[in-house]
Amino acid sequence: MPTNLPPEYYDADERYRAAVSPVDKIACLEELLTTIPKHKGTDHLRADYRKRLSKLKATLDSQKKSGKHTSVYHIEKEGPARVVVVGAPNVGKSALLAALTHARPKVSEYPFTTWTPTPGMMPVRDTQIQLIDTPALSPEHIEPELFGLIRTADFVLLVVDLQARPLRQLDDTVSMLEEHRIRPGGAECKAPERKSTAVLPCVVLVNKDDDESWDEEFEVFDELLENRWPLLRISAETGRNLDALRELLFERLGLMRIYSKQPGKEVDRSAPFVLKQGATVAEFAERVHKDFLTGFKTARIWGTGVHDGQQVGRDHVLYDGDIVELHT
Ligand SMILES: Nc1nc2c(ncn2[C@@H]2O[C@H](COP(=O)(O)OP(=O)(O)OP(=O)(O)O)[C@@H](O)[C@H]2O)c(=O)[nH]1
Ligand SMILES: [Mg+2]
Repeated sequence: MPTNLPPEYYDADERYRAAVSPVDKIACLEELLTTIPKHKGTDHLRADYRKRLSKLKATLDSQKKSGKHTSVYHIEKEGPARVVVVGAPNVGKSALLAALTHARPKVSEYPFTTWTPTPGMMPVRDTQIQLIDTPALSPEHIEPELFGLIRTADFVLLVVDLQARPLRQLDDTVSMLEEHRIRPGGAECKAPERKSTAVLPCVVLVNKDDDESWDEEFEVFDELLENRWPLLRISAETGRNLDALRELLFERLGLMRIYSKQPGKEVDRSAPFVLKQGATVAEFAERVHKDFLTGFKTARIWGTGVHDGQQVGRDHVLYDGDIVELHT
C-alpha cells in the first residue's frame, strides 16, 4: 500500500466498504479512483480498483439484460422529470404522494410506515412528472440505497411537519443528506467542495399547515430560518397550496410544452412534447423523430415572439406553449 495517499482516499475507501448494492459500490469506486494520485507507486492500487469496477459493471449489465432488479430502490424514470419526496418520519410524505398522484401508499399516524420507495405520476399543466415517496430519513435507520435514489432526482421536496418541531426535522434531514454527499440547493446555493457531491434543487414543504390557525407557528419557523431555504406552506390533508406546488415544480424544473402540428391539420393539444426551457426547433425536431432533424428544411411557428405561422430555422429558440409545424 503506497503511504502518500490523501485523507480523501481513506474517507472514500470507508464509504466503499460500507456500500451494499452494486450501484452504490460502483459510485463509491468511481469516487475512490479520483482520490488516488497518479504515479508509479499507485499503479497497482489503481489497476486493482479498476478491475473491481469493471467486474461490478459487468454484473450489473448482466442483471439488467436478464431483467432482474433485486433492489426496490431501482425505479425506472418516467416522464420528463423526477421529483423525490424526503423527510423525517411522519411528516406526511406519503400523504403528499397520495394527494398529488393516483398512487395509494400507506399513510398512518405512526412513524416509519413507509419501508419502500413508491412512485406515482403527478399531472401538471398537460404533462406528468414522476414523484417518488421514500422511507423516512432517520439516524436510527440508515438505508444506503435511499441516498442513491435521491441522487437520481431532478428536484427534491424536503418535507417538514409544522405541527412537530419543523426546524429540528429540517436540520436532521439536511445533515443526513450532506453526510451522504447530497447538498440540497438552498437560497444561496454554494458550489460543492467535492466533485462527488450532488447539488440538487429543492424546496422546503411546510406540511400540516392546514389553515390560518397555524399562522403563528409558521411565522416563528419562518423567522428562525432567516431565508436560508425557499419555503412553501402546504397541507396534504386539506389540499392547501398543492396547485401552487405543481406550478412551482414545473417552473423550477425548467420545463416547457411544445405542441406538434401537421401541415393542414389542427394542433393536437392532448400530448405535448416536454423539453427543457431554451430548447431550439432542432432539439424539438430530434425529439419528434430523428428523421425530422436530418431532413429538416424549415418550421412554422405559432406562439411567443413570432407572428402566427412565421417561418423559422433550426436555431430558433422555443417557448412554453409554442406550436410547431415541421417541414422536411
Ligand atoms: N393535519 C394534517 N395531518 C397530516 C397531513 N399530512 C399528513 N398528515 C397525517 O400525518 C400522519 C403521517 O402521515 P404519512 O403520510 O404516513 O407520513 P410519512 O412522512 O409518509 O411517514 P413515514 O412513512 O412513517 O416516514 C398521518 O396520520 C397523516 O394523516 C396534513 O397536511 N395535515
Ligand atoms: Mg410514508
